[in-house]
Amino acid sequence: GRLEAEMRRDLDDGRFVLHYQPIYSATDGALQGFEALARWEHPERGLLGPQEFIPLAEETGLIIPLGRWVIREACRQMASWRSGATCGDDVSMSVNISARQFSQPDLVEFIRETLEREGLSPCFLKLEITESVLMREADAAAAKLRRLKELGIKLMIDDFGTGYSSLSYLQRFPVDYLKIDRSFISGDQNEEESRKIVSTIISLARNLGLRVVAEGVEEQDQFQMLRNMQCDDVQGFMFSRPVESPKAQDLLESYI
Ligand code: G
Ligand code: G
Ligand code: NA
Ligand code: MN
Repeated sequence: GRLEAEMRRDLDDGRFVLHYQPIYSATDGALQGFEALARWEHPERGLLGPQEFIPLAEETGLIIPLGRWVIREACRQMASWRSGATCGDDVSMSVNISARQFSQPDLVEFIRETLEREGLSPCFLKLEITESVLMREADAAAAKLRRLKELGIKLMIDDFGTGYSSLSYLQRFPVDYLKIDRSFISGDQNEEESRKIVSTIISLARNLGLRVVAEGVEEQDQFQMLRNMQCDDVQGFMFSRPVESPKAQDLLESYI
């Protein structure tokens, strides 16, 4: 199709960019890192968000070159911030990994090589993988996660609470973080019920020795609730929207 051809063309022409959304500690406000979020600067349609091209990229297989570009660019950016001495050691870079990308046999090797080439230590890279991707082939996923973990990178289950995970698998996935899905934070569903689910996920994470991140925090009272529940980290429009690289660097420098 036409969009597919344009995506191929614009990947080659450097019309994809990353925006960065900061993640903060809920306890002391310290900057914990950025989530890299892909955008497409389409010559006619303007700036396109991932929901407008990730599904097509998954269908067509273009997610593989696109996903590789994202990993490379995110690592390059983080290495650059670190070498500029503008960056504290607590600050890391999160990258989203899609289903098809996760199932690529050479994903682990690609990431290892990219970190080496860009000169970024693995401890500054986090991968966000959704619960549903992991549960698809849970045994194979657990094995792959172990290999990623052995590299020294950090692993996060994204959109937690929306797929149906088996809690026994959660124990077998060597992950470091749970990221609570935005739908439980936003309160546009049954608020009392969402509150109970959030509180349960935070307890679960604590009991398993995992850190927990809440995404989609938009309002002060949501933030207050998360603090009261001792959620570790927060992300959302209340703190910052995803921003372009120079603005992200400003945020980085203002937090030192
Ligand atoms: O940036 P935005 O909030 O519109 O992102 C919407 C969705 O697209 C999110 O679920 C996010 O995880 C996903 N997404 C953003 N960037 C990437 C990317 O580089 N790779 C993959 N696989 N998903 C991404
Ligand atoms: O699925 P994923 O967790 O990767 O989603 C990231 C997406 O969520 C990004 O596209 C980002 O723009 C969006 N996002 C980030 N913070 C908020 C927020 O506070 N409210 C809403 N509605 N969306 C947010
Ligand atoms: Na994500
Ligand atoms: Mn998410």
